[in-house]
Amino acid sequence: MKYKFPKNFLWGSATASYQVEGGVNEGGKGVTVWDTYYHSEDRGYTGDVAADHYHRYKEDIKLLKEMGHNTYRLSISWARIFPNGYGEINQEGLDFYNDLINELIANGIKPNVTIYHWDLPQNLLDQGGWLNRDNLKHFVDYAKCLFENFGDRVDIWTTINEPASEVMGGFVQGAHPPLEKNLAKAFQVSHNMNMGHAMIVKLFREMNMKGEIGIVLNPMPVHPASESNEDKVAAEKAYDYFTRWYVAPVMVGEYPKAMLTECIERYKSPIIEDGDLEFLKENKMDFLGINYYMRRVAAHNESGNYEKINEQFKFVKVPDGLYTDWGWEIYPEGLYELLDDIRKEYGEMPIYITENGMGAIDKIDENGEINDDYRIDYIKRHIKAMHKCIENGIEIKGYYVWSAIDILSWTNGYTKRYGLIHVDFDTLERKIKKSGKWYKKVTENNGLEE
Ligand code: GCO
Repeated sequence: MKYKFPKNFLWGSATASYQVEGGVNEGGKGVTVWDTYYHSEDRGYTGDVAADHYHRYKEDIKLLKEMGHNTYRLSISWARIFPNGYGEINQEGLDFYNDLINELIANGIKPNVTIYHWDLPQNLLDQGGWLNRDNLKHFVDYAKCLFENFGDRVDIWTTINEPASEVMGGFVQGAHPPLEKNLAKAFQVSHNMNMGHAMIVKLFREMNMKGEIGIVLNPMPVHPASESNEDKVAAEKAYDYFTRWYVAPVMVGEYPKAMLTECIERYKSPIIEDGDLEFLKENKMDFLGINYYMRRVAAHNESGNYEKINEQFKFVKVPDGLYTDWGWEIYPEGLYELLDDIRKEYGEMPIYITENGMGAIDKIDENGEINDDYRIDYIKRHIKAMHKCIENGIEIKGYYVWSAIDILSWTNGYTKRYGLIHVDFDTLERKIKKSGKWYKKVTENNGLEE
């Protein structure tokens, strides 16, 4: 075997509660910010049914098993457990996830559970959401409830999925709830999320939970568009804004110095209270989850508008680059570069690749098959890149394709498909794609032949 992986390596795929479950008004679930988002205006799609995983999880788990998975990453919907974000526990929500977790384990699939993947209960947003530090106590209580109820069977936990996307999407681009464009708020939310993460790590230790806990980030390498000094400065800055800003606090309890100074001067944000950085340092996680999709190439931006992050530098396409249907550059080499840079800057930390995959417009052929060779190629190239990381001493413990089944893409609806399993969104019928069949061999062989 040319690309053999370590013994006990975990092979699986991932989803997030809101992107697959549907059943938004069932089982006593409360309203989330995404329910509000999809129903406040007609966007052409909603998450009401999504992939109907809420009703079909048993069938889905059967398919995961058929694809040889030994792990699966899911997230829990806060509003199914606490419909208002806090207060009375909704037993039906606990029952649902208990059944789901038990079903996975009965099929030999290790659950990797994300506590928060963006589906904030609406009631908490009404009270300021992540901007209101008081809400962090509700986050901790919610995590405590999960540890108490599922901690005997779950031993891989992650606190928050991609804070950068929530910060950038929700507070810079205004594309995700709460649809704000306010940099001061953005940086505060970012710091508060880091504090929430560290509080949960602390709780995990205090409760003597078995297993390990980490966070899921989506850092990316950024290269300058040219050798010009201006482009190099732009690339450094973009790397600070998209990568270091999120990696540094959870790894070493610091923010990149130049960027922090600039944020405080320009936006008076984030407000970091006394003891916060020590708290981040003291409550170190066990692993770093990495969602890796692409690299960015940055160039100097004439406008230089500091009210808009995106005008301080601009992202450009490279002429010979390979891009997905959504313009994301396919750049597997970047994975080693990124992980190597992270360990050089912040030290060693075990890694899970918690997401990697390709969003595409899939077609069904005349025989009803989905021949997604482009996805196989994408995943294969990234598995090789991951192998290189391991050969060079980076400890990677598992790999999760994004996504297990076709999901609701937050702002692209149901046309951007990522799944190893195809979902017909009219009939909700499932079918394993060519990529899923191919991935089965990878998991069974614990590696790649070529
Ligand atoms: C999309 C996005 C998501 C993210 C995932 C991040 O198209 O909606 O790509 O699917 O990848 O939610 O964790």
